[in-house]
Amino acid sequence: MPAIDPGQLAEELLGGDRRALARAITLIESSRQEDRTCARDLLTRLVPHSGNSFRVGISGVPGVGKSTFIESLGNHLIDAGHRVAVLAVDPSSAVSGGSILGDKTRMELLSRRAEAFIRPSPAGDTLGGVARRTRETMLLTEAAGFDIVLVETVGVGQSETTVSRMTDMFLLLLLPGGGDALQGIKRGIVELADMILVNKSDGAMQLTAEQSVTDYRKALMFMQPRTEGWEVPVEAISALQGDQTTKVWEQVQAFRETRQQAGLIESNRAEQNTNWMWNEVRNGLVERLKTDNQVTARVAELEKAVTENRLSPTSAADELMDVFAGKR
Ligand SMILES: Nc1nc2c(ncn2[C@@H]2O[C@H](COP(=O)(O)OP(=O)(O)OP(=O)(O)O)[C@@H](O)[C@H]2O)c(=O)[nH]1
Ligand SMILES: [Mg+2]
Repeated sequence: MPAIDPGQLAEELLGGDRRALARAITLIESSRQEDRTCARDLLTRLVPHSGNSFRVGISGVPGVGKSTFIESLGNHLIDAGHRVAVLAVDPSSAVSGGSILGDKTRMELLSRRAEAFIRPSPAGDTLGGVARRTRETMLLTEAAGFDIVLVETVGVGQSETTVSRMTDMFLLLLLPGGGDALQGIKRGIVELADMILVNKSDGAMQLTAEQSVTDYRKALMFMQPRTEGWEVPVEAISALQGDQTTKVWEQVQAFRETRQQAGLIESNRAEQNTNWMWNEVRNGLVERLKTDNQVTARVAELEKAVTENRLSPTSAADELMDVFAGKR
C-alpha cells in the first residue's frame, strides 16, 4: 500500500467520497504500527467534524429481525432525506470474521442506495477492540455526512452494554413470547432499553405479539425510568412487512427531543467520551506494562510467588506497577 496522506484522505472524506470513507475505515481497523499513527492523525483532523448525527443502538437475540428492521427503517429514513450509516458490533467477529451484516441479503435494497453506508463488524480479539473501531468508524461516517447512525449488535453477553455506551438511544427487539415473556431475557438488558419492539407481529404470531406488548408494558411499570419524562414505549411491529416503521421513527424523534431539551444528549456523549478515554488508558497501560522490559524480567518470579502463596496478589501487583513506574 502506498503511504497514506491523512490530510488528503480527510479532505476527500469530508467531501463525501465513499471510497475515501472505506479507505479511512480500513486504516483505523489496521493494527500495523505505522497505520495506527496515521489513523490517529486522521481522527484528529476529523473529530471536529463528527457528532452531527443521531446514534441508535439496535439489539436483540440472533434471528429476531434486527437486519430486516434496519432495512425497513433505513429505507424509510433515506426517503425522508437522511443519510444512514449502518455499523455492527459482533463480539464473535474474531472467530467468524464478522458474520453479522457480513451477508447483506437482509439489507438488499438499503445496501444498494447511495445514501446508505453499511459496514460489517470489525474483527478484533476483544469486545473492547471491536468497540473502539466501531466508535471510530462512527466518527468517520459522521464526518462524511451521515446524519443517522444505526449500530446493530447481537444480544449476547456484554455487547448490548457496549453499544448502549456509544449511542444516544437503545432499541431492543424481542420475539413474541407466551405470558411469561419477560422470563427469557435478562432484566439488565431491558433496563437499558429506551424503546422495546416486539417483532414478527404478523400472521400466526400477531396475537401472541400483542399479548407480549401488554405483558412488557405491565412489567415496565415497575422499573425505574432511565430518562425522566420518558415512558419506554413498547410496540408490536413486523419488520418484514415494514409496517409501523413510520410510527417507530416518530417515537425515536420524540425521545431525541425529550433528551435534547433536558441537555442529556450532550452530557451523555461527554460522559461516554470520558469513559472511553479511561478505558483506553486502562487497556493501553496493561498492554504497555506487559511489554515493558523491566516488568517482564520480574513477572515470572512474581507469578510464581503468587501461585505458591508466598506473596499476596495485591503486593505482587503493587510491585509490578512500581517497577513499571521506575520506583523499584
Ligand atoms: N415473519 C416475520 N419474519 C421476520 C420478520 N423480521 C425478520 N424476519 C425473518 O427472521 C429471519 C432473521 O432475520 P434477520 O433480520 O436476519 O435477523 P437478525 O436479528 O438480524 O439476525 P442476526 O444478525 O443473525 O442476529 C429472516 O428469515 C427474516 O426474514 C418479521 O417481522 N416477520
Ligand atoms: Mg443481522
